[in-house]
Amino acid sequence: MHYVTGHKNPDADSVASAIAYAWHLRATGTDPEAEAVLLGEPSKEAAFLLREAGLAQPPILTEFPAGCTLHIVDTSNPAELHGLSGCTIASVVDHHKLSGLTTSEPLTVVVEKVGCTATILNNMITMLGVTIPREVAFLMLGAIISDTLNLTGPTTTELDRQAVQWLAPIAEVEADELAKLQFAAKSDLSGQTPAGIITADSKVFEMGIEKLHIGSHETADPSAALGMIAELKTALAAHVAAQGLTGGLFFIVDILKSEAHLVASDERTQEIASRAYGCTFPNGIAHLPGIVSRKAQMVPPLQALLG
Ligand SMILES: [Mn+2]
Repeated sequence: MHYVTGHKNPDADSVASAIAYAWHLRATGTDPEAEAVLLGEPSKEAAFLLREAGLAQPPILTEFPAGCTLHIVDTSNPAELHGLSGCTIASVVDHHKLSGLTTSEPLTVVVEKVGCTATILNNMITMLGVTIPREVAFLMLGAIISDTLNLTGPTTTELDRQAVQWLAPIAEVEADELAKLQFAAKSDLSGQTPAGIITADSKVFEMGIEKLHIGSHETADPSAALGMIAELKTALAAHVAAQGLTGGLFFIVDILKSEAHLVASDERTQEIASRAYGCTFPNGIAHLPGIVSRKAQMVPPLQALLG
């Protein structure tokens, strides 16, 4: 069993990059058995991209079987993966900070400070001088649009722009047109519970004595989430208690206006956020102009404050 996997709560990049990297590993003969898998249900946006690309959803693994070989994309954080004991980690391709992965064998690691893992894979694939299938290019394009908010987010690099230029003709789609469609898919909250919404795109960060849940909902229409803010706060507080965390923050990110609306699980966490972001919480909601990226903008001020 040779699996290529992104993180839990698979988003567009984790799904696209697992599929693209599995293709690369097989095409190069590096790992002819490489097979893309998911560690949970894909996000609405990722499911939309799979459908539009005409690709089947990769199988979902609930744990890594002992003896498997893993290629990891879009994270290197063991907390965002299933238990790794008994697994051999063969490689990592990622664009996040390094956090805690240790291995018993040498491995290949490709980590670059770009907006999306799919951008790194695009460069690895173009170096081969072969053309990827249209469906894979479509997914990769969608992943870059998702992670960089269609090249408007603060983590966007020139390499991401070039990758979009390169992939769009292969995917046979206009990037801006795809962005509009996938942002609509991402914004759709129908059929989701408050608990599902606050955990769908979330990570836990340990900072000093704090263990904080940081969730976000990227949307082209924040009114739906803002209309159920009381339910979302209740779900956030319940999640924090159930997981034994010290607090929780939930950002409703308006991807068209490049701003966020923030709620906290409780007074104490709200106080931490007030100090970190220099904001106030009139009616329990803070307005944060320009804040869209967890990695680049939400986490660093908390880290600086809490250590
Ligand atoms: Mn990513």
